[in-house]
Amino acid sequence: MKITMNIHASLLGLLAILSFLQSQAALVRYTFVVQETKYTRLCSSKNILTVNGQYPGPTISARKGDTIIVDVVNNATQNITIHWHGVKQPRYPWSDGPEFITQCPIKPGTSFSQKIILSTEEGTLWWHAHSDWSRATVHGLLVVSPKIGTTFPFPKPHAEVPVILGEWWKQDIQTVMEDFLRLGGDPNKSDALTINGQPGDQYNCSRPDTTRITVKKGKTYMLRMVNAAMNNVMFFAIKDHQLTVVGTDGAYTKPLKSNYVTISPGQTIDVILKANKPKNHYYMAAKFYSSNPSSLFDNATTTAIIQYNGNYTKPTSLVLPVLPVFNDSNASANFTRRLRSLASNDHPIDVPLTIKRKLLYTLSLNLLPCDSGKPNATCVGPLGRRFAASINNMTFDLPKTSILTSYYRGMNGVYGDDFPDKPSFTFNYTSNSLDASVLDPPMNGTKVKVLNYNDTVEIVFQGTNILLGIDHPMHLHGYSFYVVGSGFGNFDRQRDPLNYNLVDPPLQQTIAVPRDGWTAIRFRANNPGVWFMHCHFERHISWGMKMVFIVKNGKTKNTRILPPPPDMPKC
Ligand SMILES: *[C@@H]1O[C@H](CO)[C@@H](O)[C@H](O)[C@H]1NC(C)=O
Ligand SMILES: *[C@@H]1O[C@H](CO)[C@@H](O)[C@H](O)[C@H]1NC(C)=O
Ligand SMILES: *[C@@H]1O[C@H](CO)[C@@H](O)[C@H](O)[C@H]1NC(C)=O
Ligand SMILES: *[C@@H]1O[C@H](CO)[C@@H](O)[C@H](O)[C@H]1NC(C)=O
Ligand SMILES: *[C@@H]1O[C@H](CO)[C@@H](O)[C@H](O)[C@H]1NC(C)=O
Ligand SMILES: *[C@@H]1O[C@H](CO)[C@@H](O)[C@H](O)[C@H]1NC(C)=O
Ligand SMILES: *[C@@H]1O[C@H](CO)[C@@H](O)[C@H](O)[C@H]1NC(C)=O
Ligand SMILES: *[C@@H]1O[C@H](CO)[C@@H](O)[C@H](O)[C@H]1NC(C)=O
Ligand SMILES: *[C@@H]1O[C@H](CO)[C@@H](O)[C@H](O)[C@H]1NC(C)=O
Ligand SMILES: *[C@@H]1O[C@H](CO)[C@@H](O)[C@H](O)[C@H]1NC(C)=O
Ligand SMILES: *[C@@H]1O[C@H](CO)[C@@H](O)[C@H](O)[C@H]1NC(C)=O
Ligand SMILES: *[C@@H]1O[C@H](CO)[C@@H](O)[C@H](O)[C@H]1NC(C)=O
Ligand SMILES: [Cu+2]
Repeated sequence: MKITMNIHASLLGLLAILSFLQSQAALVRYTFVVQETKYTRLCSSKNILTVNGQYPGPTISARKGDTIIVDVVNNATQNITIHWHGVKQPRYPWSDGPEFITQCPIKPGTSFSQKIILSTEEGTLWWHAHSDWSRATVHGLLVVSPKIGTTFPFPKPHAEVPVILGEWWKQDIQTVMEDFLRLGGDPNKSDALTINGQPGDQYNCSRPDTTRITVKKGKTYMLRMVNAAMNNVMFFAIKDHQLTVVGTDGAYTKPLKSNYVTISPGQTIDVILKANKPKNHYYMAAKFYSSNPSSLFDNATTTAIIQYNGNYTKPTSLVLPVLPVFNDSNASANFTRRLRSLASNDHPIDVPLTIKRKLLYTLSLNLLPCDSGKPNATCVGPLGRRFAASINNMTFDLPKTSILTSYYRGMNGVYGDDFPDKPSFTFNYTSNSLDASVLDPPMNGTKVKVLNYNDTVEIVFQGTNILLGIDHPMHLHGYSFYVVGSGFGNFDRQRDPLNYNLVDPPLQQTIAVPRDGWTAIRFRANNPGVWFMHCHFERHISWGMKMVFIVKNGKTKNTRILPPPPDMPKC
């Protein structure tokens, strides 16, 4: 009797410890030394910016609800900032990272201790530089595992495998950026696409270093994918293997079976791969999708090899998987539209049903006179002009100081608060024969949109065919949003909302607005702060396709921005 009671008591104790562990969010700490490191790809060497000498950079691992401290030390010779892509940072925009939006750059020889506050995110996120074009090489995964005592909403995979899609330039990336901004045209295209930093077998000089992933027949693997490429959406597939998508952007989805995935820059996708084919080697492959290929379009294919364990004759050559044709907009949009939230008891959704702020934002490429802001320039853009890009005909000028600090300290003169809620006039946005007047240069300025705490917001992104129509992967900082609808052509305020998915829309942070089409997103503005929103094509962000939301404090102590850390970088 006594013994039974003791066992009973210790069991209770164990349970108490377990539930204590579950409720305890851990504090995880990392050091990131940003430095110049020599790397060789495609038979040529150069110095690239890395974190801790690694390319791609180190993976951060944490659990849902944890707080992570990353001490970012700048040991390079250029400014840097780091963004934790997909982390909402509740009430704490100070560590979000975009240069001159939420902070001044971390100057060479200085450091910044960044606090990354996880809340509802669970799945794959990533981190990347948010200063000029340095994210080309400064990026890595941020893996958020289920809390202790909880598990995935699908059978636990045998192992997790990172799949980081990227781009490699033989030239120095800062030079590529400076040259294209000076000349006004497209940037030079990259020299290779990469999987986990390696171009793969289709490129000269790179075959011996092709990324290899070993699998055991009969086991299940979780691919944690991110598109870290700079300028294009990608298609991805694995020869002879079906893919099951189970999550995107740090939220689970209903299992979605597909032979390929479409993944836009900024987006993450979690894929279950069953190693259930004959023991052999198989290519995984990715290439660009572009609805409007231009001079910077690279038609090449990057590969990695899935190799089954076992004793069999190694194949001498491998066959590529079938990927959609490079300009197949339907294949791109079809995949994206099939994503669905779990919307279950364990993973409920909370999509706003009544909307306080209805915003219509047009996304356009534009032309400026060659000498705009750059006297005596010679431009290689169309008509000898220079490219620009805009949201509601407004090209965003990056200020020279942090908008967040200016807002927090009540300083005037850094930004205006009259960002337009809709285009100044209505036209057939996606027409093939637009009136020449829409080619007039856009306006420019540093304008924000102010939202009240807890406002329910709907943004309809409307692509336009000004200059040319192309997809735009739009990314919002500080929030996840529900993607409630999308289509080709012009958004119809009467008809289209009737077809919204308010039952199980996917929860995302980056969404590719289809070429000459529209996408509607919804969120509740319950995270006070200064939050960047921009296209995740690096050239479009450089051209000005970006804006800022300021979400005001709520009335209670727990709905206000937290104070800044003492080591906030100064301009
Ligand atoms: C980088 O680190 C080295 C060695 O610690 C030091 O000598 C150098 O001054 C540092 N450079 C910068 C820009 O911080
Ligand atoms: C682009 O590449 C060409 C050669 O392919 C080179 O001559 C030129 O300097 C590069 N331009 C830029 C903008 O980097
Ligand atoms: C590889 O090298 C060959 C011979 O120099 C060349 O014809 C081919 O275009 C190169 N391929 C790539 C992808 O660079
Ligand atoms: C890309 O390559 C495919 C197959 O080689 C070809 O059919 C297509 O025309 C190419 N596209 C471009 C834009 O070069
Ligand atoms: C692998 O297979 C070959 C040919 O079937 C055989 O000669 C060899 O002993 C096997 N090796 C192992 C480690 O089983
Ligand atoms: C894709 O590009 C080819 C030319 O390479 C063109 O014939 C075809 O019409 C394009 N398809 C779409 C859907 O734009
Ligand atoms: C996309 O979906 C539409 C309608 O469901 C279908 O007609 C079309 O064949 C699909 N296209 C591709 C490329 O999958
Ligand atoms: C921004 O707009 C002003 C006029 O408001 C114009 O003088 C200036 O050149 C523009 N700057 C750029 C970079 O287009
Ligand atoms: C808008 O432009 C598209 C593409 O050119 C065309 O098909 C459509 O009929 C136009 N809509 C209206 C209302 O003119
Ligand atoms: C953009 O603004 C400029 C300057 O006000 C104007 O001339 C042009 O028509 C506008 N374009 C559009 C598409 O609204
Ligand atoms: C925000 O809105 C939600 C849903 O209507 C409500 O439950 C919550 O109390 C509101 N919060 C504040 C601080 O107003
Ligand atoms: C680095 O950032 C500071 C502002 O904090 C700025 O004054 C300086 O020009 C920047 N340096 C470079 C090389 O961009
Ligand atoms: Cu864009």
